[in-house]
Amino acid sequence: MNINLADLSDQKIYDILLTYVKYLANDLPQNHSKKTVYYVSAEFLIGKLLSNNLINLGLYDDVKDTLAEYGQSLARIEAVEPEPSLGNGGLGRLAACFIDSMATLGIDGQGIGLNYHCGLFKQIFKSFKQETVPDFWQDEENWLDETGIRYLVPFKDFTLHSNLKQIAVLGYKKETKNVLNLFDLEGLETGLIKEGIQFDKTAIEKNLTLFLYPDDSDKAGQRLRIFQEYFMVSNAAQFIIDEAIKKGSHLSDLQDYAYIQINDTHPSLIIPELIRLLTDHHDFSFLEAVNIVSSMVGYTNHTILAEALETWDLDELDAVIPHIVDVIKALDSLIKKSYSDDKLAIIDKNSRVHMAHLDIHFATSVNGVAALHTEILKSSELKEFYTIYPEKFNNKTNGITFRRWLEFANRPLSNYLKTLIGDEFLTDASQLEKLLAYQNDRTVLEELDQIKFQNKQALSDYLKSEKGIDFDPNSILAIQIKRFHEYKRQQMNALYCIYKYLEIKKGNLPKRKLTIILAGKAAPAYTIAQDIIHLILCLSHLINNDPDVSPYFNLYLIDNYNVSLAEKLIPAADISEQISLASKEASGTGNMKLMLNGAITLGTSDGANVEIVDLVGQDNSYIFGKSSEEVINYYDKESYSSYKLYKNSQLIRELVDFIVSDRLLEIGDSENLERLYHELLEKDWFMTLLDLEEYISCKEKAFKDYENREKWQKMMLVNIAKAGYFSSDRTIASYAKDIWKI
Ligand code: 26Q
Repeated sequence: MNINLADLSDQKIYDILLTYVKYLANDLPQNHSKKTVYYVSAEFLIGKLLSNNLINLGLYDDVKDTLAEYGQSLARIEAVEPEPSLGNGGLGRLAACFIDSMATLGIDGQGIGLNYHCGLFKQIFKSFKQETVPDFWQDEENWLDETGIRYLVPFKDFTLHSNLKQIAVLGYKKETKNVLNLFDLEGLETGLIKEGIQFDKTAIEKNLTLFLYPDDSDKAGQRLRIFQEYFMVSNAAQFIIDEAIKKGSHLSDLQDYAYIQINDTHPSLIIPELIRLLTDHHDFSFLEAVNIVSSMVGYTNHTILAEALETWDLDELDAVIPHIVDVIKALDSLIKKSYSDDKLAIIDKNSRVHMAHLDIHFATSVNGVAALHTEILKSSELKEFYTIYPEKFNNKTNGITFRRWLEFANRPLSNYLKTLIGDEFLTDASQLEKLLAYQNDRTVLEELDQIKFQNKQALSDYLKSEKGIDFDPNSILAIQIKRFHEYKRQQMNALYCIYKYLEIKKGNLPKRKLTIILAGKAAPAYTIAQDIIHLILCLSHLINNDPDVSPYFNLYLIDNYNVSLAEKLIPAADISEQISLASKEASGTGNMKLMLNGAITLGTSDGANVEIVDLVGQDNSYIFGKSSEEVINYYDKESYSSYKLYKNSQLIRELVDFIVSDRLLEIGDSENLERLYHELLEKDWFMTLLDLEEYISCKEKAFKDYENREKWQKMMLVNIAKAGYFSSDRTIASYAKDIWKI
């Protein structure tokens, strides 16, 4: 048969490349050492794999050029690949960066999670509101490999069967690989889905791995969430024990063969599950099993929002996994024998099980994800635990993989950097600092600016063809891209947009056109987040359709934010909006991706922003707002009043009142707008109005500074040069040395 590449469809070429890459990956031996690290996580937000795998195999340019010779485009073929959206946001994307770095560093480390058939919902906007659509990502041809590995998972009323699928995880230019293990339910029925993402949540035997649960979901889903978590960890524990035995372990020495990193509390039940397996199936006494397990697990905390710390009702757990409740009760008694403080209890006075407490008592390590975050855990949120276990606490500032977020997402920049400083920065990120030698070189600065413009042009083309959006590449681009949450304060950005709109209406025109882009999904059950989306969509309609304003200012909220969209937005951004209420964002990782791509941070002293500013200095960032100490003090004293701020400032009044102005009520839904208005005046739990005025002046200053092109270009260069610290290779090397001891 004679096939001509020029005649094949994009889909056909994608299928061929997929098969070819899987074939090459199959040939690579798996990293193998005595001790394996298991990164257990309910989420792995891996994004599309074709291009990254080609890059890691060193084939990207060859494949691209060959396709081009036949009139085909790799970019178009990439577009055919469905994105596996197996995560909600930062925590899931971090897990994906971590498995990339483990493979690149040649560490024997595997991911373990669930094979959701529908990842996070697809977001569409109708009548200025979010609607949710299921997102099947598994085409007939996909990245999953069958393993034939199956386990039984016991629940109170039935036993479920699992089936392990794997995805190869390739390191950058490495001769070895790792795997991502995704457990699936045997007998899943996709036909259960009704309207949108509605389905029968009680039919566990048919739905367990159907959907990734969006955070903050409804009550009906909570029991399903327990089923999912236990299914994940029971499979993980059985798999880990089997692998250790195969490597020669007698299980009394399990800690020499395995270390388990627990990604937030979602996999915490692995502790009682391992203890159950060691006692019931392998003849260890309870205390022996506790000793083994507590020498081989580490816990990473990703949140300081008290309301986001997972607790389960003991009766709920008992209705699903009574055999695990027995173990949890025994562990709780053990702790209560030594510590009478209720704050340290696993089961509290209201019979709620605190998953984080379970982890902290029985882990060798407890880590936060940025320096400030870890300090807050030690000094306030987990203070009682820090007092009894100071040696367990440590910080591991998050990182990102430069292969995806620079080499793939921003090839023009990556290629240019190579001409200046060689290509070592892709595996030794500290090399980026060599760029500092060029900070007074006009040619280099101009070239960086040109690349930024080129990326804006590419974004503009994409937004035009895919979303029908007219983004002007000559405008300054400020972006805020992340899950919608009150603490992240997209509502504060909206109030700035109102400010800018009114200024332009008054005739105060900006020197250069300005574009503000937001993107992000909101948990379906999170009412205020939906209201904030509604406000921004209404504002966007008003601003972009007002002939007095739209030549100077555009606002867009782009639908269905995911990894692929991030890859297009980030290289084009001038300003990175990181405006969470200080103390609330554990780390953030988008801030790092944007910095690496030459965007300047406009942010609060929160999460890893603090470390970004430590590296680039105040002169190369725009920092505003109250400190975390001040914010924590407001909470402790209950002394924050948004109404007072509203009453005392004419500007704040004007902006907040605009939310319920006739102009907006004509466009939007009064129920949403009025609820948000009242929320801001009467509660404002995340203190939007506290930082609003400083935010506005700081943002104005940034736009003004942009006109000093040389100054701005230099800021870009310094930000790129200093981003090396945020490579996930550095983070993983530090986990390996301090926590995993490998
Ligand atoms: C909990 C219970 C039931 C259902 C869902 C959940 C759930 C799901 C996802 C709770 C939390 C999450 C996600 C949390 C998350 O993404 N946290 C982010 O983690 C990043 C990586 O460390 C940090 O950079 C961010 O600051 C943090 O918000």
